[in-house]
Amino acid sequence: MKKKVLSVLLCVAMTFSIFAGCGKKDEMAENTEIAEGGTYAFVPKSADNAFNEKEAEGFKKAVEAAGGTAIISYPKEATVDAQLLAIESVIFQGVDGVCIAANDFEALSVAIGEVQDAGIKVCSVDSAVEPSSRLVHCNQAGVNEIAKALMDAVLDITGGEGQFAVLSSEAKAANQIAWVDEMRNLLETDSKYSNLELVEVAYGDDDSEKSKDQAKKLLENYPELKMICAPTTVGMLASAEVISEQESSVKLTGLGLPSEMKDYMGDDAICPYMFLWNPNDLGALGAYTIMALCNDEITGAEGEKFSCVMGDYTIQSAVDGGTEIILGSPFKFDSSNVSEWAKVY
Ligand code: RAM
Repeated sequence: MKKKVLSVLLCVAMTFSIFAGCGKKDEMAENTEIAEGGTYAFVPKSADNAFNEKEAEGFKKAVEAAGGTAIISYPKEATVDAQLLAIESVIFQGVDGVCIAANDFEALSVAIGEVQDAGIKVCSVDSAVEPSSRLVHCNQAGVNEIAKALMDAVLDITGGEGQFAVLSSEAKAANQIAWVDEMRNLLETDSKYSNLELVEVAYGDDDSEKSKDQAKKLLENYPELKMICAPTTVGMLASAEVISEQESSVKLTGLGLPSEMKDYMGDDAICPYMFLWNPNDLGALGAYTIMALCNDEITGAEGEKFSCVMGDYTIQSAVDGGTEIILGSPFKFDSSNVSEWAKVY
């Protein structure tokens, strides 16, 4: 990996419209050299989210094991504005590549396009940026596979009929949009779900308080509600807390962290079972991918093969028209394994 001089990047960065008004170039451009081994940044969706922290941990470990330097730049909250600031901050640290879990699949595009124009490679992980803003996306599992696991859980736990609601995170996050769209599609096209009614998709923006408020409203507004399905770890915990506080009989499934959900799980408990994948591994996959892109081992094109310590991957076409690398399949957690996994993530 070539050394890069930060002042070059700073000059480029100072021309970006989104960075207009930053006046620190004189103090920062003094021949600061970037370490051998490359410098790679991870911009998660937000701070205060244990899932994101685990992803960041996995990213950092993988970069450091390869002799590189990892920068984790947390947006203060899961919003576009906070994420733009987090991107700005890593550019000023002269990185070789950036891996982003996007809060909004299109609103970051102009900024990311300019980052790419400056020679910094970009991939996304967890929640994609649009295809023209990335070389490749690292997806946790296939969209249909996740949606089907969730719909089948709702079908099973409700006994096959009745009202359910989805408590999602951000309305413009690509992962949430894809999963919820595919759940709707399954509802409409597969007759086995025909006695289920999706009454509302609510958005808690991966903010605990907002997610709790949304869960409370769902319980209030739909007295016949049988289940909440939350395809977000923040929404899962918030829903579990609300259902428990209100001693409601509403059941819960979704994508939850074992460490956060273990007290709410069990055959007759609020959440009989749920799904997730290893967030450490997802962050590590993002790291190996951005390093392979920066080292010109891959370009992100469909059909390319890619190996790292976690296994062999083939880049494939994604439903959004770009390309992706899929980590694996969603894993089921229930009373038999949740305590063991809670020690890991
Ligand atoms: C969250 C985030 C993330 C999602 C997981 C399941 O904390 O919203 O994007 O993939 O949950």
